[in-house]
Amino acid sequence: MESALTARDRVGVQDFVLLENYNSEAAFIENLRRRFKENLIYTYIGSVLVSVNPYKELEIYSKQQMERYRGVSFYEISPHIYAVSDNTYRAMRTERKDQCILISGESGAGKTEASKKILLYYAVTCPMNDHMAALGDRLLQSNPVLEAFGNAKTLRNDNSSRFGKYMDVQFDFRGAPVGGHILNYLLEKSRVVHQNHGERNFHIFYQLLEGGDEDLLNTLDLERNPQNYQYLVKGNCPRVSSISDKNNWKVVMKALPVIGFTEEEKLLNIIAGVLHLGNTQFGEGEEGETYITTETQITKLVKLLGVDGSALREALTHKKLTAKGEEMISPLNFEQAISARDALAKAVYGRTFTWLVEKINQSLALKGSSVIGLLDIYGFEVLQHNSFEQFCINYCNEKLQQLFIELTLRSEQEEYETEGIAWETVQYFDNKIICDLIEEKHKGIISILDEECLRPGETCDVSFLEKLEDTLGGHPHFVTHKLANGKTRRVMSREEFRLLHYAGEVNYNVNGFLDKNNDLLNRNLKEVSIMKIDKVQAATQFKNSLMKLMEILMSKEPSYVRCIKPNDAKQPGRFDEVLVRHQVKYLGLMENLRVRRAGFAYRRRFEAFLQRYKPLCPETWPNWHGRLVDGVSTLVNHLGYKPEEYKLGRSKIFIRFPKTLFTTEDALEAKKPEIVIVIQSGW
Ligand code: AOV
Ligand code: MG
Repeated sequence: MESALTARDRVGVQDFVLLENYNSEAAFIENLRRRFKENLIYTYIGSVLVSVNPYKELEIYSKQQMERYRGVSFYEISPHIYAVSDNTYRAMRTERKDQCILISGESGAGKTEASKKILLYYAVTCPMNDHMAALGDRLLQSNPVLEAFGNAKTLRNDNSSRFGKYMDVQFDFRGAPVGGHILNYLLEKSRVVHQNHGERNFHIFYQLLEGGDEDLLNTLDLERNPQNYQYLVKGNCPRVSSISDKNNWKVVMKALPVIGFTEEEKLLNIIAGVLHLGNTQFGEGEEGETYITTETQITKLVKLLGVDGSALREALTHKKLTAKGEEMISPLNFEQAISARDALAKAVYGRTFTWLVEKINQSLALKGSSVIGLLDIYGFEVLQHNSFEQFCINYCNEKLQQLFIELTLRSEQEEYETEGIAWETVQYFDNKIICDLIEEKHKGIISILDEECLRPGETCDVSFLEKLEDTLGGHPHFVTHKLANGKTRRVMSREEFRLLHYAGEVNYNVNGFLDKNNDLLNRNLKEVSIMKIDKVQAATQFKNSLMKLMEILMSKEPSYVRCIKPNDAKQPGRFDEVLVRHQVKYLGLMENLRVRRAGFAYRRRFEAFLQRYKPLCPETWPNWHGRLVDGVSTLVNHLGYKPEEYKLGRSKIFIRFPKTLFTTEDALEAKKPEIVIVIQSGW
């Protein structure tokens, strides 16, 4: 085979394991920096891929590049997201075990781009007939649609995912992709009604106004200028230079029929309906009663959403209560009417997003025999004002980090112990303590929040904060303005609590926590919105869905892509060392490297190892009759393994360098025709 590595590929080391000074963080960062300057954005730590966002298009994702990576081992070729895609695919095929690729990193680090490249790799390189090609198309086309409805411009990222996504790609026995399934996690619905300065609402609103033709806008009663819509003006940022809303609109409209979506009209009516809802205004009467001042908006909503006008009017200005078995209607004040309106807009949008995901799932539904799962969630986020949404997003990142620790650092070390392999323990920060602080039953933050939401009588965000202080004051990762000596910490407001996350400190303002957690519409609104809404608190629902996700991931063989953001300015060529060092630290990359250096790249159970490689040794082929450990020992002696290359544990063989195993694999490959002939001739 031609040597796939060029001199340029060899800038620095392409696997951190090869760093001479592998304990030095400075050497680690220097290696990243040197490679980044040469546009070599990928580097391994063993089988973990570290990726630095280049913030510019690189010529490394073509079809020819994909071909270079097919069936080629890690060490033979420069690191790439395609190498991870290919290795995962091959592991699924040869080891017959479901795989998952976990992509992590902070907001804007390149997770979504990485997940798209992996999907593209499978869609282009896997064997397919026409029917499967159509499915590959659907898998790919689901992305622009989900991004239009679930992504938005934030200060951190012009195309920030505001929902978490786990996608299963299912393959049949020939290795062809035959189906898929998407699980979505907690969409940031509050964005529908409010955006911080410099941020936008979800892309779809601007796409529709910018890209929709005159007839369509007329039908929907919309004007082209986004600044005319209350739900779009808060961030004061209708246009983004890196985004073409007009082109993206075309892409989305083309993608909808491909993913089998036929109710485009209904979908657009809802999107327009949300905008009109935002422009619905209220006035206050002399006796404090609230009334709607924009009657024309109601007419438009009746037409677009197909709701009953008087029911909608009443729902926006009154609430229905049941007291002592009797139904009562009480008027809403001005503020309450605005919240009712916004709650309706959020609920309608949230349901529409779920409906879209369900539709996509229907179009991808077809069960395959093995699975590669792709996890692309929203990255860790620290804003100037952090609320319930950031709390959930960062909690999700804690869980993912915990999984990384469980599956790589802890399990690796525990395994050496149980197998009786001599081993020098590597210290690492275990963030389980923070996960517990958030999710523990009865005394975790989520439990306390639920309790406050369900407690009868007057509860408010501040009483929630007091409860947190009572229960969690003194916890090493939880801080409020109250100091242990009864004094107050001046730098913190009385409405905040601070969590010391694995990735950094974040102050959360409790304002709105209870409402957002309740996520309930009053009964009146529920009746007009014709929507079924479960009565489970949002944070608990999120926690439960994360627990399920962890189970799904634990049942699979994981591969990791760790994304790093090189600067906060979203610019190419800039490598901010302080920023990168912070990420290297909290992603635990140094510990990852130390565990990897000290450890063994591969391990296999004796029976699996013997079963696979026994044709390579006359004494073990076709069957070994002695003890398994002796069989493995005979086999590796025959193969010429040196003592420093491997160790035999109680039930497994541990192989230090990937190269040893690859050489053995190559030998097996070369031997295959012979084995087939032997079997055919009646052995
Ligand atoms: P994220 O998914 O990690 O953030 P994205 O994948 O959306 O981040 O990347 C942010 C932006 O960086 C993209 O829109 C691209 O402009 C650029 N980018 C990322 N990776 C590459 C690449 N490999 N090549 C070229 N440009 C790239 V968030 O969803 O905000 O957590 O919530
Ligand atoms: Mg993303």
